[in-house]
Amino acid sequence: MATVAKTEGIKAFSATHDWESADYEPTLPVSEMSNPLTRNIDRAPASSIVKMLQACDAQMFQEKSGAAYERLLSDQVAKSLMEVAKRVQLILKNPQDSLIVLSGCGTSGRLAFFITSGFNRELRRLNHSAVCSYIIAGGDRALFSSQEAPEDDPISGALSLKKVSEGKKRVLFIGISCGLSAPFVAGQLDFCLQHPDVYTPVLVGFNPAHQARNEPIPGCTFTFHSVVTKMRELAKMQKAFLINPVLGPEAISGSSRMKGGSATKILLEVVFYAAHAANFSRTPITYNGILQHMRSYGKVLDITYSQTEGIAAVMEAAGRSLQCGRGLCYLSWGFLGLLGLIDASECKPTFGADYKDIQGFVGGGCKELGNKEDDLNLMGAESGIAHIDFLHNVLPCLTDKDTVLLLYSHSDDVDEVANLARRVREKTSNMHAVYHQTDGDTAAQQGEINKLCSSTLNFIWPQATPASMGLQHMWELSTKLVLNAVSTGAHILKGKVYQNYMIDLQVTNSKLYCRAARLLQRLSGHPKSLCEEALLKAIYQVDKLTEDIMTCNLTTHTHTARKVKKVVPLALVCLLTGYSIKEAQSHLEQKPIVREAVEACLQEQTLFSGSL
Ligand code: S6P
Repeated sequence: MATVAKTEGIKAFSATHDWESADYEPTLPVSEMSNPLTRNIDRAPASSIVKMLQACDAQMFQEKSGAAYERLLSDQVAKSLMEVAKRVQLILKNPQDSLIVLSGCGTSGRLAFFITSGFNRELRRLNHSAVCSYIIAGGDRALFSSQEAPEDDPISGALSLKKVSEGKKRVLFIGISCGLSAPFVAGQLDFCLQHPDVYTPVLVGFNPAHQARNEPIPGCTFTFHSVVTKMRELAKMQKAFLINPVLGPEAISGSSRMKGGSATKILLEVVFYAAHAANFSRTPITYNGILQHMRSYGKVLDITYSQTEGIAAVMEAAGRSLQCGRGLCYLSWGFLGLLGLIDASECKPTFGADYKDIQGFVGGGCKELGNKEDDLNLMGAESGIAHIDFLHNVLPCLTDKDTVLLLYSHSDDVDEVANLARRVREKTSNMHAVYHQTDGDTAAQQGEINKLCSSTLNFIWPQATPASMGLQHMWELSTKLVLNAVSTGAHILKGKVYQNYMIDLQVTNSKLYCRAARLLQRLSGHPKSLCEEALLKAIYQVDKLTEDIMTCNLTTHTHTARKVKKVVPLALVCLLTGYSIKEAQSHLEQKPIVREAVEACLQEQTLFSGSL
C-alpha cells in the first residue's frame, strides 16, 4: 500500500516537471536526460538528497496508463520476462550443450557477474550443473576497477562471446546496455543475429528502442540502433527478446549505475527466480507471479528509504571525509561485499574520484567471489580487496577523518564482524554499519557492534519472503540503494556535481566524450564545434590544436584523456573566460571545489555580459 501512496505523490510532483513530454530535452535518450526532480541536488542538505534519490527511484515503479513509454510494470515487459524465463527453464531442464551468457560493460558487466555468480551458486547448492556465464568488457580487472575504454570495442565483444560459448549448441545471450549504446554489446548482439541456429539474443536496457544509439561504430556496418531494429523484427516471432522499460532520467544525469543498475538486477533476478522455481519446485511461470515478484522489489525501496535520516547521517560523514581529502571504506562479508566493491569502483569514472576516495574490502577477497580469471591481484594496489589488505594498507593510517561502513547480515559470521569492528574502533570513532536481519533473528554480538558504531542502519525484513534466494536479493538491492546514495551524496557534498550533472567525469570512452561535449555546450552556451575544440585542448593540454591532434581518432582522444585530471572543468573554464590552459589550471587549483569554480566562472560571465 505504502508503495502506491508514495508513487501517487511522485506522480503529482512530476506532472509539473514532465520529462515524458515530447519537447523535454528532445535530442536526448531518457537515460541521458537530466531529471527535473534533482535540478538542485547540488545545493541540498544530506537528508534532502536522500529524499530526492528516493523520489527518483520511485519513478521506476510508476504505473501510468497511456504513458508514452513501457515501464517496469508494463504488460509487455512482464510478458517478455515470462518468455525469457521459459527459455532459461528449458536450459535448466536440459543443460547439456547449453549455456546462458550475461554480458555488459562497466556497471552492467559487474551486475552480469553478480547475477551469474548468485544463480550458479544456488544451482550448485542443489547439485545442478552451473549453466550461466558472464562477460565483462575489459575482462575481470574491470569487475572492481574502472575500465571504460573496452566498451567501445564491438569486435572484442563478439570474440569473447564466441570464446565463452565454444562448442555449445544452444545459447541464450542476455546483453545489458542501460543506454542501448555500448558498441561492445552491439557487437555481441550482431554476432547472435548472424548465428541464429545457436544463439537467442535478449537485450536489457532502459530507453525506448527508437532511442538506441545510432552513431556509426568505426569498422562496423551496424549501429546499436540497426541491431535493435533487426531484433524487433525477430521479437515478433520470439526469436529475440527486448526488455527495455523506461525508468525516468537518473538522479545524476547519465549515471546508469543507479536506477539502471537496480532495474537490471531486478529484471534478471525475476527471470532467474521464476525459471528456478518452475524447474525445481514445479511452480508455473505466470504473468501474475512475475508482476508480484517485481512489486516486492518496490517494497524494498520503501523499507530502505524509511531510514532517510540514518542514510543521511552516513552520507554526511562520508562527505566530510571526502571534503578533507580522506576516504570512505566499505568493510563487508559475503555477497553484500561485492556490492561495496562495485559501488566503490564506479566513483572513478562518475566523479573523477581517486581509487583511495572510496574503497571496498570483502572477507577473503577474490577467492570468495568466484570470478573466472584467478589472479585479480595482477591489478596492483587497486586490487587489494581482502580484509587482510585493509588491515595492512589502510588500518594503520586510519583516523577519525576517515569513514568506515560495515556491511553485514545475520547470516554472516558476526563474530568476525565484531572482531574487525573492535580493531577499527581503536583507530576511528567514525564507524557506521548497515545490518540486515529477518524478523526475530538477532545475532548475539550485534549489541556490541552497535555500541562500537556511531550509527547503524538496521533493516529488519519480514520472514514471509518466499524461498531463500528471494530474501537475499532484497538485502542486496537495499544495500545497493544505500551505497549508491552514500557515495553519490558524499561526492555531491564534496562539490563534484553541478546542478544534477557530473562535471568532473572521466572522458575515457566515446559515450563519455559525447556526454562531456554536450555538457560543455549546455553550460557555456557555445556551439558544438567550439566546445569540442575546448575539450580537445584540455585533453592534450594545449592552447592551439595542431593538425596532428585534429586528425587523431576518438579512441586516441579518449586514451589520452585518461592521463589528465579535471578535463571537463578545465575546458569549461577556458570556454567561459578565454583563459589559457595554464591559467585555467591555476584557477581550478585556487578553487579546488569544482562546483564552486564552475559557478564563479558562470557568474563572472553573466556579470560581464550584463555590463556590455
Ligand atoms: C554508469 C557507469 C558505466 C556504465 C557503462 C555501461 O554509471 O559508470 O560504467 O555502466 O558505461 O553503460 P551501459 O549503458 O552500456 O549499460
